[in-house]
Amino acid sequence: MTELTLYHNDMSVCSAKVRMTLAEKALEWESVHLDLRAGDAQAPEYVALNPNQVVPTLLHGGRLVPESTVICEYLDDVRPDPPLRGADPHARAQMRLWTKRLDEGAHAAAGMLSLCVAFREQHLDRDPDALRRYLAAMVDAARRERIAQALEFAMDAPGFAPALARWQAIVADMDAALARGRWLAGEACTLADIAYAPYLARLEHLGLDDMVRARPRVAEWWLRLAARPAFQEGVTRWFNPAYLALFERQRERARAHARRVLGGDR
Ligand SMILES: N[C@@H](CCC(=O)N[C@@H](CS)C(=O)NCC(=O)O)C(=O)O
Repeated sequence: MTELTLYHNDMSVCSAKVRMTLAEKALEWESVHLDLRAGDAQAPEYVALNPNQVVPTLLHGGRLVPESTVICEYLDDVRPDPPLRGADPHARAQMRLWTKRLDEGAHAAAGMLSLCVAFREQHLDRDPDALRRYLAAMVDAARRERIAQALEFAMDAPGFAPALARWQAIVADMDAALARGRWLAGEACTLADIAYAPYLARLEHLGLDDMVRARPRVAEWWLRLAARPAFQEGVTRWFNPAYLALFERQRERARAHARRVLGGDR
């Protein structure tokens, strides 16, 4: 296999799902790690590879593949064994509906939750001029707005409760899907399950996982997913201790806040 290089970040959920896919397929790859807080994704050399200033980006045989969902399907094309897209057209459609949902707002909502609970602290610790430059250079205005809201209002940001409600609805739909099959898109683990694995880990890290624990089918699926060796290899092994310590400091306050926001219905 021609050499694979992944531009990624240790705690990036989008990077983690690609790393887990690489691990499921036992693919060798070369790591180029970017420090997002240091603005590495905005450096001209990286913007030449990914004009959206985001990780991950895959380089394969001199050709670039951006966008985590696209990268995961690409990897399933270049190394079809084991197959991760579902056994039949309907399972493949289900799989894509799940990954599409992440790309159409759920990822941004998870970003909002992460920022409001934890990442704002990292931004507030930065040199104010460096933070201003980072925000000014950002090409994604919606991301800039999420950061601005989180910096000003933390968990009282207008976008926090809708983001939490969005994830609550996702978990409810996961419960319904798992009543029909062992995995999100049927009887086999697919890119749908893999795509959500880092987000479930993030909900847990942030103390926003009551909604998962309240649904035994989802909780059991999550345990099964996290027990896969590829989860350890692609996700857990990369956890950054400084981020884990930050999550730990914020977790119980976030859990209490989420309980107030969601009321009795978690
Ligand atoms: N749609 C993109 C989203 C990628 C994305 O948002 N990546 C985040 C990390 S998970 C990032 O690079 N953020 C840049 C930053 O924080 O400066 C994908 O799926 O690859």
